[in-house]
Order: sequence, then C-alpha cells, then structure tokens
Amino acid sequence: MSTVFIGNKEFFPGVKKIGYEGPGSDNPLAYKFYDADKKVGDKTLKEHLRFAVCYWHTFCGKGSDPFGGATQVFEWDQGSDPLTMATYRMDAAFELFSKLGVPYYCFHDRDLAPEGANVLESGKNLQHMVELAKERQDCTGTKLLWGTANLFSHPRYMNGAATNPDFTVLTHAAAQVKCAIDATIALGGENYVFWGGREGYASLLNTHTKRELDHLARFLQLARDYGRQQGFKGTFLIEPKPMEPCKHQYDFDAQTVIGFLRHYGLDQDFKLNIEANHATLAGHSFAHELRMAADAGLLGSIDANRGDPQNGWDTDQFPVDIYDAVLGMMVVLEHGGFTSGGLNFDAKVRRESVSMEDIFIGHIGGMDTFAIGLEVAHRILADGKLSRARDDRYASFDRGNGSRFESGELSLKDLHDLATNGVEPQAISGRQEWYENLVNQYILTSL
Ligand code: XUL
Ligand code: CO
Repeated sequence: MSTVFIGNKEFFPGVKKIGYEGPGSDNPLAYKFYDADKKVGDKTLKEHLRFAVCYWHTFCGKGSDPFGGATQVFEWDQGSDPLTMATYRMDAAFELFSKLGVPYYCFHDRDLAPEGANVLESGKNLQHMVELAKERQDCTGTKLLWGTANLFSHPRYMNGAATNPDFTVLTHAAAQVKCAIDATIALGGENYVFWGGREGYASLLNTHTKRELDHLARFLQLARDYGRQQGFKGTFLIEPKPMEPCKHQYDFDAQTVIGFLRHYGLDQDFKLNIEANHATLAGHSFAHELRMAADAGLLGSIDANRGDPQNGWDTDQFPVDIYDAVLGMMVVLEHGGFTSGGLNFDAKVRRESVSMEDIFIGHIGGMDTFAIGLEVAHRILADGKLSRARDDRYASFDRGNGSRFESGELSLKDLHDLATNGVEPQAISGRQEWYENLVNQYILTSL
C-alpha cells in the first residue's frame, strides 16, 4: 500500500512523498496545514476532506488555450500508440496520487482510455485500462471517488448528447454512459457524475427546449436504472454550470437542478456536485450553491477550484481563497459532512507553469486551503456563537403564533387579524458587519 511508483519508470523523480511540515516550513513540497491524521471533532482531516485528484486537468490537459497549443511536455505522452500512452499516463497518475497521499481520484472515460474506431473498440479500450487501474488502486490504496463519461469533446456531440436533436447521437452517448458506469462499478467508484457541458442551446430559434429536457430526464432515468440493476449503490451526481461551452446550459445552477430532479422524480438517486467556479459563473458564491444543495438535502460532492474575478470564464484555478473555503466548509459541516462525496480538485496549473513540481505545488496549496477552511469552520460551529445569533433572529417563529404559522395552523385571514390587532414591528438590526467581523476573528486566531 505504500508504493509510490508502479511501472519501470518514475515520472516525478524530483518529488518524494509529500509530508506535513507545519506552517513554519519553507519547503514548497510539504503540507503546511493539511496534517492528514489530525483529528478535528470526531474525524481526521483526511476523513473530513476526502480529497481527490482529477485525471483530466492533471494528466490530459497540457496548457493549451483557444489561442495556442500545449506548453506542458509530459514524459507519459511519449508512447508509440494510444494504449501504451494511456498506460504511462496511468502510472504517472498513480505515482502522483500516492506521493500526494490523496485518498481518491476521478476520471472521464476518455481520460483513462482512448476512443476506438467504433463503440465496441472504445468499450474494449476502457475495459483494458480499468483492469490496469484496478491493480494500481490495489497497490497504492487510492480509491475512485467518481467516474463520468466525456460527452462533450467528440465532434458528434456538438449539438448536445442526451439533448441532441438527432437520436443517433443520443444512442452513442448512452453507449458511452453504459460503459463508464460499468467502469465505475468495476473500480468501486462511490459516485457517478453527469456534467452536461453541451446539454443546453446556442439558439432558442432552432431548439425545442421542453423536448430536450424530457430527453435528458429519460436518459438519466435509464442510466440510473442500469446502474442500480448492475449493483451500483453509490450516488449519481449532477454538476450544475450555467454556460460554457453552451450559451445556456440546462443545469444552470443548484436551484435549477433541484427543481429538475424533483420534477422528474430523480431526487432519490441524484444529488449535486457543486463546483466553485461554476457557482461564480452563475452569479452566485460557492457557499450559496452549497447551501441551496444542502437545504434540499441534495449536497453530494464538491469540485474545488476558483475563477478569476477579473474575467468571466471557467479558469479552473487551484483554490487559495481561505475565506471561501471557510464559508464552504461551514455548509458542509452543518450538513453533517460528506457521505459518498468528497473534494475533487477540478483545477489545473497555469499554462505558464511548466515544471513537474508545479502540479504538486498546486495540489498542496488547494489541500492546505481546505484544511484551514475546515478547521476554522469547525471552530465557528463548535463555539456556536454565530449559529446562536442566527437562530435568535428567527426566535419569533419558535413560540406562540410564529410557531403556529410554521406548523400550518394559521390562515391568511388569521395573519391579517394579528397584524390588525398588533403593533407596528420594531426595526431589528441584521448585524451583518458583526457576523463578518466574527468570521475574520476566527480565521485570524486560527492561523
Ligand atoms: C467542466 C467540468 C467538468 C466536470 C466533469 O467545467 O467541471 O470537468 O467536472 O465532466
Ligand atoms: Co467539474
């Protein structure tokens, strides 16, 4: 279980297993705050945070952007054929997972195995790579947080996958999802994710939105039924995002997805995978999206990253914002913590970060940020000062007529009569500044 590299080749020879050295360390390849076995409340940081590395940005993205090609040259790409390259990539991936000491990873089918000449060949490629992944999971102890199917990169999906106006394309998407669910089950994945990048529209003029949404729901029902028949006990997750690549995506934000899941009767099997940068693209905050999902009892998992406040696209940067991490982890902890979900870094190092060490440093920063976030959030909640003040704002609903209103005993006429016979309400301060200062005080006294 302690193996740090698997094949004949070590892809990150300059990096040893990353250890915890504490806040005073000046070693960039060490954790300053993430002390995996440290107990916070009744769980260790490792158990609370359930970190996962994403395969796509970390091993498949190479720094290209719409204006220029790859800047990052990886040794694992130097193979003679696609399957050999996929194997090198997998060896490099498991070396990084175990050197970081993360318990989980996540993949799209096409990250793991190359697309073949037809559906059957693609399925075979994936099965082959799944067998190799099984061996590597066993020997490093890394587990699969979730699998998914890439239903957005291939040109056939340009008009959508499950919401494509062409039924033939939908059958290809279904074939891919079936194989990706099989792969997830074979690897003991704890969740299965749907992110609908091209499930939306570019123009309302050529789109039957109602028909497309019905198709999407039917598609998800079939995937759910297949997964359950095959013995998948984990959680299906939908990852909201408002736009990019589509002008408008159906899974716009948490509340849109919650309404969709409930409308189509999918809310018993599906929860939400909230991504920080998707929240900001929808005009919300990370904590808002988490809170909406948690309030609905549908908070499943997190894709942790950040955007850039100066631009409006999905920059997928490693999270470093402690304030955001604190507010996010407060929601997760109040919700009782993760069950099958975890914290996946759907993040990539910058195009200009071309050294192998940068990949480790990005993850270390993200893990340290969320370790601080978790510890501060735990202190705030354990002290109870903030939650007590928040609860007190609603005290008038805890007794008398307020409580009778909550339990449905009063009519609109009753409320009218209470107002008529009562007094003008007193102005009560919302004290937002007090709450904000309190959070800062917890952060600064925790560091
Ligand atoms: C895209 C995105 C995806 C999903 C998985 O913005 O977040 O990587 O997480 O398909
Ligand atoms: Co994501």
